[in-house]
Order: sequence, then structure tokens, then C-alpha cells
Amino acid sequence: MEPDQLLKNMENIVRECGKIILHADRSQNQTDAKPGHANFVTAYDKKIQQLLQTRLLQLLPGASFVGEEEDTHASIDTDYAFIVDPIDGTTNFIKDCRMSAVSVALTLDGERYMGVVHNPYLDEMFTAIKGQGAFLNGAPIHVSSQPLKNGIVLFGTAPYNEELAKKSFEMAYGYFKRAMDIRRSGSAALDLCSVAAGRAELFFELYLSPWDYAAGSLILEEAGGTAVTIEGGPLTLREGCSVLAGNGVES
Ligand code: 2AM
Ligand code: CA
Repeated sequence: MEPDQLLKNMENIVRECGKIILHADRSQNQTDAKPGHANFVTAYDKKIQQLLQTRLLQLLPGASFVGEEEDTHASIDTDYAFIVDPIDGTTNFIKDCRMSAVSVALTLDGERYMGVVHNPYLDEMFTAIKGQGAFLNGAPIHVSSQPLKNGIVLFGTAPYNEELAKKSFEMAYGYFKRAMDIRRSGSAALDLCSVAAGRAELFFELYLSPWDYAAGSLILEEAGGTAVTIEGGPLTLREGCSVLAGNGVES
């Protein structure tokens, strides 16, 4: 299959998943009970991941499949591998904050090859093929050329790690003083796409898993931005890492 056709097919599958998010039966979301939260989310995470797995592997039957909702993760050291997050922005989904995404990356020989990130609430489809630029609903996107002082800084707060959470807020305060303003969306995949589309200038989070950034980081790089770890090394796809992503403008 031609790369363009493969990407189109991936988009169609991801759009179907977005419809499941939009039409979620919120009466099942017991907002006063934690187990209710978990069941509600788990049901939709699993349902969407299952759909992604079935439909994506029909496109590329020999591919590996790595999804957030699995206990053990397949190796991506194969020709093709899909790395997916069925709902990135889980807490937003629970609270109906309408800021969540379906994220699908395709790797080839262990390297990011294609990325699709879809925000169903805004009907936004971010896409990229390595070396061919980044697009939003089919139109090319590019990072902004604004320096940090005129920029918005997005960040995530590593909620499961107290040490990192503290450091995250300290870093956020530092950026708050240096930049125009800060934001915290709750979806790393969408944050990376926001920087890619020039809506924000920088994003950081001190620990993320590959499915959070595999697609979004390719979209960002194809839009002219950069994505590295906080230490400045390459993002790892076989395990999680910190992410520092920006428009590449020195500040
Ligand atoms: P999620 O919504 O799929 O859980 C928010 O700070 C970002 O961090 C979201 O993209 C969120 O993805 C991700 N995230 C939340 N908990 C995480 C964890 N334990 N490890 C890695 N990423 C996490
Ligand atoms: Ca995620």
C-alpha cells in the first residue's frame, strides 16, 4: 500500500475511535465513586484499543502492536509496529473536559514513520509521514517563530511520581516567569500538536510513556519543531522518558 493511502486508512480508523469518545455513555460514569471512574475509563480505553488493534492490523497484518492498555508490551524491533494510546487525556475524558485524543504512531525498523493524533471534540486530525511535513485536517502546519518571552508553555505534571511532580511545578514556575503564560491541558499528545501548529511554543513533562509522544513528537518534528529528553537526548520508544519539545527558537 502506498504511504499516503496507508495514512488515510489510519486516519479513518482513528476517526471511528473518536466517534466512540464523542458518543460515550456518560450515564455509566459514576463521578462520586473512584471504582466507577476506573470502570468507565477502562471500558472505553479497552474498547477503542481493541478496535485499533483489529483494524490497524488488517492494514498491516505482520505489524507489532503496542498499546497503553496492555500489561506486557510487544517489541517494536520488527519491520512495522503500531504504538497507540486509545484515549490520551484520560482524566479529561472522565470529567468530560473535552480535551482528549486518540494517538497512533507507526514505526518502521524501530523509527517513527507515521503519526496520527485526533481530537474528536474539535474534529482536528494531526498527521505526519517522516520527511513529508505535518498537517492539520490536510493543511500544512508549522511551529511558531516566537521566542519564549512571547510564548505559551504547556506542561504535564507526572501525577504518579511525587518527586517529579514537585520538580514539574518548580520548572513551570520558572517558565511562568520567563514566558507569556503557561497552560496544562492534560493530554501530552495534544500538547505536542499544539506546539506543532504554532499555538504554543514549548511543552515539557518529566515522565511520559512512548504511546503518549510517539505520534505527537513526529508531527512536531515534521512541523519544524524539536523533541528531546530534558537532558537533551533522543526520545526513547522502547521505554518512557522525559519530553522537552519546542519550536526550536533560541530564547
Ligand atoms: P493519559 O491521559 O493517557 O493517562 C498528562 O500529564 C499526560 O501524562 C497525559 O498525556 C497522560 O496520559 C500522561 N500520563 C498520565 N499518567 C502517566 C503515567 N503514569 N506515566 C506516563 N504518562 C502518564
Ligand atoms: Ca496517554
